[in-house]
Amino acid sequence: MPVHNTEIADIFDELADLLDIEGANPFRIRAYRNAAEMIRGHPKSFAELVAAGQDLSKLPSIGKDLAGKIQVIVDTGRLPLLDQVSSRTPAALSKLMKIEGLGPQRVKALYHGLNIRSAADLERAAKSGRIRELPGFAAKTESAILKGVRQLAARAQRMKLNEAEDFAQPLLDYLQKCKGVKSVTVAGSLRRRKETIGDLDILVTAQRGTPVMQHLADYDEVEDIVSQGATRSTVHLRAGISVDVRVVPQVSYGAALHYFTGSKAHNIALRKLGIKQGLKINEYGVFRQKKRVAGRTEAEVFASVGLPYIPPELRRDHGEIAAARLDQLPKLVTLADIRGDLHCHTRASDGHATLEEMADTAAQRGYQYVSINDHSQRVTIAHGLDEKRVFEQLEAIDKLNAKLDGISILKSTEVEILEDGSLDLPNHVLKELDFTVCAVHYQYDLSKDKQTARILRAMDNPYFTILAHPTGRLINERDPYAINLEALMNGAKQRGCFLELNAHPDRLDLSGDACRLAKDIGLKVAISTDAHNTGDLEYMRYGIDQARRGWLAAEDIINTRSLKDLRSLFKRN
Ligand code: DGT
Ligand code: CA
Ligand code: CA
Repeated sequence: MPVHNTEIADIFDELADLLDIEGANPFRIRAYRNAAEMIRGHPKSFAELVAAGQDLSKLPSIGKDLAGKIQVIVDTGRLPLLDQVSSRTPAALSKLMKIEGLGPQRVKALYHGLNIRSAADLERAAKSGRIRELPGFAAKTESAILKGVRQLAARAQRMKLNEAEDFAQPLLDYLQKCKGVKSVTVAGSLRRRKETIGDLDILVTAQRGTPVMQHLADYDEVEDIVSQGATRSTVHLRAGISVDVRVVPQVSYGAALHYFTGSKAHNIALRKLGIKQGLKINEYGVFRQKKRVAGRTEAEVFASVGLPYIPPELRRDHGEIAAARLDQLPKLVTLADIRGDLHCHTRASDGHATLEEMADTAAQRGYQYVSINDHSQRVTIAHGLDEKRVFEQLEAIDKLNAKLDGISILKSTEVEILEDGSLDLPNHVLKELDFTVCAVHYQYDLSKDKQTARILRAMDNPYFTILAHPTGRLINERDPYAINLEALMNGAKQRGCFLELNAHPDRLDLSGDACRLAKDIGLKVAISTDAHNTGDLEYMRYGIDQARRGWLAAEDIINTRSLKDLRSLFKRN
């Protein structure tokens, strides 16, 4: 039974949460969290690395002890230490840590003071006013907690894109191995590259469906079979994920793929267009009266109603059909258009790799440039760089650049935007950088006007270049802060600044819709990974997906430019 990276990471995160609630050694807690983050972002399966006999202790953030623990998890699916800790401190408490405004101390106080073990307990206690009676909790805290509980519930259980991939890929490979199977294709929201995925939809072509469905039922991750038919089945995987599988013959492949890719709204719009032309479009094909006129490929389906191929990322009934009719679909950006990454960290602040390692990996990706943007001093999440350390890093970059061939390291930082809109490093430091990435990491709860004014004021600084993760959202964890995005975008454009599309699958900030707004405004964006590790540079493709969902072409994105052109874009007048 292969254990997925997310499952290993979840175990370490849960362990860290529980130890945190118990008040254990912060370094130990940090070590588990770092390991979880690294494993979650690792492009290779740890189960496979273990099977291949790799020495995991050589990986960043993993020592001998953690390597041993990973081995145990891969072998047994469990970690005895977690069982031990959760016999003292209920594992459910770890879920409470996900509620905004609740840290380890508060969770501990709520548990010991009111025996609160779940979000439901918490909601009851908050509603009956019992929380405000605990020492250290005010009525205001109580209402904030209640709001946090509701937000958690509202973030329905949708998987992040990378988690969905993590479960889909092994299943696709497995189905492909079934005798008689011609092709296996992912459909649904995963193919449209939505940032969160409800369930997995998989389309199989084969002459006979029954053996495929039996093969699916035998998959070792299947926990229960919701329904099983000759051409369609729904199963639940052990990890709580629902999967729909459909089997169609080759002649219906294009029509079925189009149908199961959706979105539903897009399908309905296309079907209406078909009806106007006397065509019936369904998952079996395109029909005029009883005669099948198309359906073998998706391109055929679109062509049958006089349209060019519409990429899945655009299929939302948000104007893509009208644009296609006018032959005005954008030429969407691809990963191959990207020449560099403009937001990366090293271990000088909260990253895990060295300058050299980041540069090497970026060079292997074929990039022309990569920037290093370690945090400025004020940021609370890590040891940021003060003036002196920034200069040390710039010197190190100069030295390394002198040795490197084919790739340039750009000098930058991720500068904190302070509450009054000033930047966290003085201008005589900022002017030594190639450009800056500026970000908000605290005071998320300002009013919309104040937050917008704060950032616009920061952009007034002539050394402000790119606004990082512009809304601060963390998918399934934290809602965007209140912000007038349109005003920010207009302000950025007027001042010669840019907005980042943070490609990290936990963020994807800007969203697809926000990218489209930027394009309408004429503001260019940077797609950046916010890599904290060499493996994270891979996240670029998720950023590309979102950009495509936002109709962006290569020309709308600054890091598709050559280094020379990029440098001139960075010059503010
Ligand atoms: P999800 O799973 O919530 O992330 O989103 P989807 O888009 O994957 O939705 P899902 O799994 O319910 O259905 C997969 C596709 O099947 C959907 O995108 C379009 C198609 N579909 C499902 N139900 C209908 C329907 O009632 N009418 C039409 N035209 N298409 C449908
Ligand atoms: Ca789905
Ligand atoms: Ca489905």
